[in-house]
Amino acid sequence: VKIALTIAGSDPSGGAGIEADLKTFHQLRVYGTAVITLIAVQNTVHVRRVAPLDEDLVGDQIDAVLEDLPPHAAKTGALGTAAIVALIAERRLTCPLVVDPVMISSRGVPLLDERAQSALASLLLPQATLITPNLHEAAVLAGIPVTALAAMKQAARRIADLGAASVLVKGGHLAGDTVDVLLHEGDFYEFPAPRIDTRHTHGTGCTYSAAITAHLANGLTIPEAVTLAHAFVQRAIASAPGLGAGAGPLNHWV
Ligand code: PXL
Repeated sequence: VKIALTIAGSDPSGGAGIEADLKTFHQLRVYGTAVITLIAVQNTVHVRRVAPLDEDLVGDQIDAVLEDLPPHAAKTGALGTAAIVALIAERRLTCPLVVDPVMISSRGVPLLDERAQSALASLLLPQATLITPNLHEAAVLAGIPVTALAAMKQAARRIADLGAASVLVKGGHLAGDTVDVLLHEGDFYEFPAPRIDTRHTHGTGCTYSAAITAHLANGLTIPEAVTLAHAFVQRAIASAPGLGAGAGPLNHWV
């Protein structure tokens, strides 16, 4: 059995964050381990507060996992503070690392403060096997506006120049149909998908990066892992169970 690690925030409503990551790991048949960085008090309707944990508490959790259950692949999600970003970078994980540079929740609540954004760019991005920004995060990291395919590719190149080995710019927030762009070993791969008309997309980015991480733990290449994870997320959105009064979760059993 292969082991995957997520280092991310908790979403008590179970659709995003570490809860989405563990469900995805389990569904894709890897053993999931989980280090909590922050607690986002929220449900499908609102976010009440976001409380980062003490950085030592995060570091001690990571060490407890690493010394006993060394992961075959790891991902990071919402990290909260620069201190938490720095201590993850200090661990210098030796397995493939997927960095999901979560900055704000879909409802506009910050999950990574401004100092933490620069810490992520300078300390963690250079350790990423793959980084998975959405359009907004790609624009912040690359320092250019990103609203269409050409700019997605330009941003991917800039983010690779900052040190990420591979870059997946996700087009879920494009107007109309979507396309994700992967820059891997100098080649671009495009993953188009029709827009699904639904409000149930809470945790899509978390689920996507967790699925990629699970496939990497199982030994697939990055293009293979992204291809399968992209298809998994489409199916999980299309068959969302419709839970909650707001933006509900995906179908992690798909
Ligand atoms: O989807 C971004 C995200 C990441 N991590 C946590 C979240 C959210 C969005 O709500 O709650 C903990």
